[in-house]
Amino acid sequence: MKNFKLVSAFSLWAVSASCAFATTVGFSQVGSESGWRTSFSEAVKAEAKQRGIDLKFADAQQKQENQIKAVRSFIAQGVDAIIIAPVVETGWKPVLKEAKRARIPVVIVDRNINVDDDSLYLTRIATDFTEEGRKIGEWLMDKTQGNCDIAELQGTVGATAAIDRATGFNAVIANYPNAKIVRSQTGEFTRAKGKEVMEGFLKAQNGQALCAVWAHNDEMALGAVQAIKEAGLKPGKDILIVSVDGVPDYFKAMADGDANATVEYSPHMGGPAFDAIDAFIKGNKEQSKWVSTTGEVFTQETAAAEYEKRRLR
Ligand code: GYE
Repeated sequence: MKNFKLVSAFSLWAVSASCAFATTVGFSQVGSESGWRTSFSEAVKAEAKQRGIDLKFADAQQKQENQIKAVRSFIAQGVDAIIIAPVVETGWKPVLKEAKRARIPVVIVDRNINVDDDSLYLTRIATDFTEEGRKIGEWLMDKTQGNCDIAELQGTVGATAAIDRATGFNAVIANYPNAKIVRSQTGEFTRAKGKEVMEGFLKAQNGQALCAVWAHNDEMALGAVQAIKEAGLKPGKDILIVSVDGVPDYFKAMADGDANATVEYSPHMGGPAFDAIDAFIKGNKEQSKWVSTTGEVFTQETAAAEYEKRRLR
């Protein structure tokens, strides 16, 4: 009897001790529109598991209203921290104020938010999207000596990744009088929509040549590759293909000669996001507002080797 009491007292202590240290984090993800996004979600889940974090994952299916609902439910559940990968930039202030009132730190990952009060979030982990657009624009201008009629597949309207990638790219081509965007439409970051929009572009061109497709992500670029092939043209040769992300499928397309260049954006942002939360819990309440990640341009030359590395990850 005595022994039994001792054991049960110990297990009670063990349970409460482990509860006291388990951090609960709510994560509102954009959706699963692209291979890049899926890798990102998987990476965050794996990182949480490894750190013993109880992760509450919510897929917003590309709708901000779903994100706002998810964040409110995280607040109601009393999570220790919230991570948001926002669909669009605007409309975040009210719900962020609610989180602040509940003293729950919010970490923004990937796309940005547009708020005038930066005390509403702890930090943001992301790359510089303008820089990505600039890098790929420079690669294309180099390749074509600045002579290029470009078709642009834009990302989701209102998303930082679409706005800033376009800004960076346009700033570069503005220096080349013979380079211009002749067609531009959103393909919503998905392969299916990228293909559909590209089909429309080719029809509208009515046989007039295009020099390049500039897609705001690999997934839409891959859709465009399909559309170009179906139209009897050779993507990667007749029409150059450039984009951003660096997903395995796109490396495969580059290795096959169907695509030309991409800027890699690492989806491994869970680690730095959890580090920021951990630091907050340990007392570091004021953190730098942007932890930036960077990525380089990849081309056909190294694509086969890079594909091998990535497909096994
Ligand atoms: O490029 C795309 C995704 O926000 C940077 O969203 C991200 C973009 C990424 O669906 O593949």
